[in-house]
Amino acid sequence: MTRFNQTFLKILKCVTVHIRKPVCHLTVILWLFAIVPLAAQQATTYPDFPSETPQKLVKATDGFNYTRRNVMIPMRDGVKLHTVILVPNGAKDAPILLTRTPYDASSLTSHAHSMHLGPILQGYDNATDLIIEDGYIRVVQDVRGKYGSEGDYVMNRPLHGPQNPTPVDHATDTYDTIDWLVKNISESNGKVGIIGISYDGFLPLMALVNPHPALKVSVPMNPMVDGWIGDDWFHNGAFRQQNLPYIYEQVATRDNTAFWFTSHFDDYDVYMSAGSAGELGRRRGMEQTGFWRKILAHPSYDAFWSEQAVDKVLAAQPLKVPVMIVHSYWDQEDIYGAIAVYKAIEPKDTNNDKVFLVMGPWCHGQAIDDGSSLGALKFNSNTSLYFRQKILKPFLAHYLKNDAPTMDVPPVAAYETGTNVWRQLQSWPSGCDDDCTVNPTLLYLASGLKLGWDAPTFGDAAFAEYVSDPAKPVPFRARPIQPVGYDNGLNWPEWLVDDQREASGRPDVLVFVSDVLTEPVKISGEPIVNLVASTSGTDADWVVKLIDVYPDEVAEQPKMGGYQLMVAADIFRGRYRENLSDAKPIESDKPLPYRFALPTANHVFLPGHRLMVQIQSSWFPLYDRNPQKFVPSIFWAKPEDFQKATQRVYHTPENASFIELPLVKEHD
Ligand code: PG9
Repeated sequence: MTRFNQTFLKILKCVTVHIRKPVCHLTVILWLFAIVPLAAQQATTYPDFPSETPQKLVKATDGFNYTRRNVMIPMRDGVKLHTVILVPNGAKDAPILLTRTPYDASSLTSHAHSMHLGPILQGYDNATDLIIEDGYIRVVQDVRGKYGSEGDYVMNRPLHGPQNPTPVDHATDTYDTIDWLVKNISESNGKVGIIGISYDGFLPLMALVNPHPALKVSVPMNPMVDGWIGDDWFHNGAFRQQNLPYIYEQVATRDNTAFWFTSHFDDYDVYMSAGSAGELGRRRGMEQTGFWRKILAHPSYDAFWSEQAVDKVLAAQPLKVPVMIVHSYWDQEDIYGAIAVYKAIEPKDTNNDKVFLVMGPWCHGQAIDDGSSLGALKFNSNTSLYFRQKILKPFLAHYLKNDAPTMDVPPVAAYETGTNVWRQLQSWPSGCDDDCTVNPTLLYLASGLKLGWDAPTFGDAAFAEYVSDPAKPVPFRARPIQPVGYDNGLNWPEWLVDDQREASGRPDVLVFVSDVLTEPVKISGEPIVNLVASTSGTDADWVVKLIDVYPDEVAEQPKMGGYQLMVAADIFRGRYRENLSDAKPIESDKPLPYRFALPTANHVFLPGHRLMVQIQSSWFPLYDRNPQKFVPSIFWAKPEDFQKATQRVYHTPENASFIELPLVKEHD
């Protein structure tokens, strides 16, 4: 200890313990005389040079057309949620549009360093144009556990109950938030709408459970609803492993500052080199994150998944708030959820005035972007702008504005692909407004790789076959395969409209084709796969793709000549053939039925086009490989478990394979 420190300690003791002792007074006086001048001397040796940075900057807001308020809103358990409130200048009796998000409320409302509301929201906001035009108060909130909010993050926090022992969930957080907003924003008219896409679209659905009375409307767009059946994490049991980076970045840290690291330029190589999804997760240290541990523990459709499926949750709730559900036909992330929720809540809408459905020719979230094209497809008009201006804007205004302007929004607005027109319908599925019906009609896979309306007859070849080799899985799109994401021009959003010609040329893909159509064939609804198939292994994946084959030459768009456009496609993991919650080995070499629904379509196959069905046993690396030998958990399949298998698809009268098409028939 230095002499200075010893003296300092003595002084401290004097002033705190022995303040009355004369010896203390002497020590303090000596110190003042000896040390303080020394310090002063030092100060003159190093002159003060004040920092040019203010202690606390007060932002000037002259000329801004809005006010930004950053508030921490208390929830019922004491946790405070960070909330950005943007109030347009002059707002009075203005409705509130709320979005709750795990994607950083601050950066989502700071797209430009601008004095104007439009530029700061543009690029994210679900409908910037109409928010600005109609003068909404915009509120964006970080969900608990993310970015500026307090509390714990749980990927898809289930409602309070068996899966969530806490008293809080997204329904209570929305309730508490709305309660605070209507009491504390003096410029508001006390009416709140909630809107969002994907994760932010799952939250407007959670808001419908015990909704706050001030919640007047909910707009879930491309919502995540059932993570196992057909949204982000699995499709019918096949794991969507290219979402590993998303899971890692989203749950590893509160503010997404831990980034996934890759090993190869081509994602095909990244996932091949690890072998299984479990092994890749292990190599990246993912088991530190709770959500990954839950995924590993629940590969089947057990209560963990089915109890948190939002369509099932909402089916058990009264319908109190008008809802507009927005679906994209080519949603590469959440293609299942919107329609599942519509099916769950539409029967409650006895007056057909509370549940609205909009379906557009879009990828995930494209309704807020440019909707003139998707990949190679061109729609001849900005379909997204039409949705925002003609459907969403009057809908929100009707329910949220004080004068409640009348609206002319149909219960179902369904874009029809192929013909490229909007249809206004009373319900879904429905062929047209006037005089037509949807009749399930069987499209048979037939001998000679044909596709047609006639059932197989005796004497035809019994099956078509291929060898599926997990060492060379079928790429889900042309290599090199980019990661899932939206940054730096990644082409992930377009993959569902990729040309399927490459796959059709592979020996491990079966291709059934119809004759050239002489009449239009229109489908509205979910095609249902009915496959009778066998495998020489003890487990197998079945990927079935319903495809519109364009004419060999297309004069107005030459690149579309012979294009193979997926209209509806999905994967089914064979081990769940009998029971989604209980994986079982498949009996080898035995023709067995597989039945599963493909995503919704509203499509016209035009004259000159052909129908095609492709069948394959891998869709890699988006979906993890099935080893084709039954193992308890595919997450932990070992290299030696992966084996080739001979797959047969049957087309005999007793073992017919077909797609049940929701065919629209016009009445005379
Ligand atoms: N599809 C993303 C997601 C939704 C819900 C859970 C996890 C991911 C999204 O775009 O938000």
